[in-house]
Amino acid sequence: MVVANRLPVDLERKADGTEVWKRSPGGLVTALESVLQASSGAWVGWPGVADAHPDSFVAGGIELHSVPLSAEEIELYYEGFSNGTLWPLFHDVVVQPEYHRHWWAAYVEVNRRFAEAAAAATAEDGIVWVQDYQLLLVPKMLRQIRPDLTIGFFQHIPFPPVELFMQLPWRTEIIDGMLGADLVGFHLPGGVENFLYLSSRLAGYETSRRNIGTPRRRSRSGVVHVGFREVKVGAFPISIASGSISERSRGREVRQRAREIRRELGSPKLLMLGVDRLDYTKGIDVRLRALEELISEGRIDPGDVSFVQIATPSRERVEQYRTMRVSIEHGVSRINGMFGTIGHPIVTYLHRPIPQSELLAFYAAADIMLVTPIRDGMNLVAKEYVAASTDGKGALVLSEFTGAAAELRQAYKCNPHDLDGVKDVIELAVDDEPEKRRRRMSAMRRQVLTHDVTRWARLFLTALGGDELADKL
Ligand code: GDG
Repeated sequence: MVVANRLPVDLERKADGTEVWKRSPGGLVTALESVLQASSGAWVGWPGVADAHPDSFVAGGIELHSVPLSAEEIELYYEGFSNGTLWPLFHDVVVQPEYHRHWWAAYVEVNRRFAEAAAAATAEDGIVWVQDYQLLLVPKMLRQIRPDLTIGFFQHIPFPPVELFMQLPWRTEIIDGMLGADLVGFHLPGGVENFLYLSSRLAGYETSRRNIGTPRRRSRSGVVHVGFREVKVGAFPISIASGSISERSRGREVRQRAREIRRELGSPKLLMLGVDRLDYTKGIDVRLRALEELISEGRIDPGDVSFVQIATPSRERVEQYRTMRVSIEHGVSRINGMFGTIGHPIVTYLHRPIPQSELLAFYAAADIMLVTPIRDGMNLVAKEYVAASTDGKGALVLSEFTGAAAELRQAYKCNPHDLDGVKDVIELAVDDEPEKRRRRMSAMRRQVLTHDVTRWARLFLTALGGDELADKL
């Protein structure tokens, strides 16, 4: 049983009031589809629109159970506590988190509803895998109702250092909530360290270093002793369906579309690309400023360069997201106003979701991929670019503050807080000898192709004790 904020399909309500389901093609769905199909698996989540109570149904061999949320709950639990408190706090307070008691009350209430829905839908002695920061209290709540279950929890965003986490008025409840799981997973060893330390400091539990059964070094894992129970804690860096992304990008359709994209952009000498949810953690402003300065200092010729920024709309009702959107759109117009010519804007800005095949064509077309987050749990875009760069010519500029930087060691690394440094690294990536670029890319391709999302899910499920289940992947 997977429990996540969203179902793997979205309910869409049309203008005439009719409702249709659409598959949401996330990496998590791809990773877990096969194991869920092979093990009469199911998924509990919110269907994506307010006040929808669809009956449970089976899609693609997976049983789907909806958790209804009212418009007010979406505002308080999702936009409020999840994305106005936890998201900024867990991303190094890049904007100020807000602490409101009524947001917290809604978060507790909605977490309880998810736990109850999972408890009702899971078979005896079943395995439940709870996903991410919207559901931190679910493991404990679920264990209280169903002590027979094996419960895993995976956090997709960073787990912050103690000095930041301690700001949270409900810090002990959150740690206790997560410790309801049998296994707590993070992307990086740093998250494991922070969590072990906080479990001991806030909840008073003993912790110990221990290899929890993954082929990883000791330092990456440990155990929290919660009464008679042992909660395993480990690092499991998530990945993508790298093989299939690479295959599709090598295909004729994607390659042809990649050539077309370059032509449509006026066949620039240098095509740079950014792909992100429009989020203030992603450092879109950093790369725009770097580009603007590189052009105005004469280090990049405006006639040579085209920069495409795909910024998928996200959390549009949250105040900080609106402010950021305005400032990014202002930055785009400033660059185009100063350096663009008729028929050749420097920045092409797409503020809408695009189909995955089109996304792969953009990856395949780009010479330089700019991934400059201020903080990011992993960043799958960086891995997707590497998987899609089948000709080995592309260059990845990657922030040190992403989880992906730990694995993609041959990327052109930058510190997004150091604008001059970012500019130097972009310039290096642009001017580097093709052979050096190719060597970096091929080392990263080896890493990404051998560490795909199925491997990630298998390692997690094996550590959770589900060998039989993991074998189905
Ligand atoms: C969270 C953590 C962690 C984006 N625009 C379009 C589109 N996308 C796809 C990308 C990629 C995914 O969305 C974004 O994943 P990221 O990892 O980059 O970022 P978050 O959404 O912030 O994800 C993050 C992740 O969880 C997994 O654990 O890596 O750190 O914040 O797959 O391709 N896909 C399509 N059209 C778009 O316009 N089709």
